[in-house]
Amino acid sequence: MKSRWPYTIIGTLLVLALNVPPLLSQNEAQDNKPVSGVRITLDQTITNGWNEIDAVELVGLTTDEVVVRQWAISAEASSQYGSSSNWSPAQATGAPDTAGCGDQATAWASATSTGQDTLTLSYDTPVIPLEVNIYQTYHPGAIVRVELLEGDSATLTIFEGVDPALYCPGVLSIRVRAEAHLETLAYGVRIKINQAERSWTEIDAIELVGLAEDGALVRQWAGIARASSRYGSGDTWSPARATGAPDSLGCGDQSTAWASATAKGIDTLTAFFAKPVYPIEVNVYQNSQPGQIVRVDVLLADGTPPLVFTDLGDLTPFCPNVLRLNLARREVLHMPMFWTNGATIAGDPAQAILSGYANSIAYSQTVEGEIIDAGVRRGYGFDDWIFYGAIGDTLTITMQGTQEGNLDSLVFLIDDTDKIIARNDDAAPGSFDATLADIVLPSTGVYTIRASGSGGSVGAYTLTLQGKPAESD
Ligand SMILES: [Ca+2]
Ligand SMILES: [Ca+2]
Repeated sequence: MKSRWPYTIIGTLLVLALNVPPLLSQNEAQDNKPVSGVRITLDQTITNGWNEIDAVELVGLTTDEVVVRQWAISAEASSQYGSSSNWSPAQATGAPDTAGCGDQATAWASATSTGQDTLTLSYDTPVIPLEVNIYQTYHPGAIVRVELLEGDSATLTIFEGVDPALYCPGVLSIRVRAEAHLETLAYGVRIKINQAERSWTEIDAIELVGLAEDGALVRQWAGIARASSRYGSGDTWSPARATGAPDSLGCGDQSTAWASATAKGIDTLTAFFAKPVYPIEVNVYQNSQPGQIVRVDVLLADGTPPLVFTDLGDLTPFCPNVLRLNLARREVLHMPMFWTNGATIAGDPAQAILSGYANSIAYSQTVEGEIIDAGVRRGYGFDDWIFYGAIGDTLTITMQGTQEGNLDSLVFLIDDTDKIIARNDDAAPGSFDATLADIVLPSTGVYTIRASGSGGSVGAYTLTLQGKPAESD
């Protein structure tokens, strides 16, 4: 089974239950071809202010053959109904073979209709995980946890909470964030169900989708750029200022970003990339008056008509801002992230530089926020708070919901290459707070604390960062 896209949206039932970002409007151009450029159209009549663009990033795959979509080859379960091959764990291997919805022996069922049970699947090809799709054919909606298996005993929880697949048949489709990649490849999936509130949940098949090749995913900054106009002359505010990694700090007019000749009217910036890729994502870094991008043309390497995206959503986002077009999923996001992917920081990389950034946090500081969106993937609506840390600093991070019974805090510490270096869901059994205690920073740089809600929960929170420099020991 080959998909045109590395991600396939399966299961509208799940989508209905989620808080889904706006879908992109797209033209009829062919969309399974390598991409080599991006043209961004600004309508600066919206605010009559310069929408400066600092950098443009293209994320994609070197080939459309590297995505592996596979069904389980073997399965074990904590129990099974009966003792024959009917309803056995093996019925959850292979492609879906249960027609329609109902109690059928071609799907796995547990021994009792009310138990908590576990189903563990193995796959032929270990992959860098992108997505897991679980096909439920009888009383769906009882999945409470899904983990990926790596190595001998390591696991990564990719879903926890309330299964939204309440209508039968139901497909629970879980996408794995790029930064949640495992240290090694995933070879298995473990599913826990709790049938206390319904009858038998039967599972027909489980698909594991991922990348077969490390390095197949390419992230690149624009190499060259041109624009319909530019502010001033010389080296400042030129189109070339939108090439390379982001180098404009915080929000405001900066000559390290491209600006058009006037702050009014329609302008375009076209960015070109060194390596054509099958696109997954385009990120546009905006450091001044973002929200005026009204159209993005994704330029195909073979010169055929571009993919044109309009209806880009929220026109008054925060600043600085990353406009993310998720081409694989046809979604648009306005992200409160600025320094990502190891982008270098000019000048003195001290906390003072970050203090002008609205979403920064300092040592000994408590900030308040609210998770208001269940997010691009269930359980991972989030706020990002950045800080500058030095190697050897010891941190304790505490996240607490401030509204009774809403947010189940989930906190991540992410380094400057988007790698999660620590995570915590519940500080203690029965607690909805999250704590990362005594974390020693492995390197010096800009870190991100990602405050999130487990299981798609939302609500207000406080986040406290305590940091002790290494030299104070
Ligand atoms: Ca720049
Ligand atoms: Ca089956």
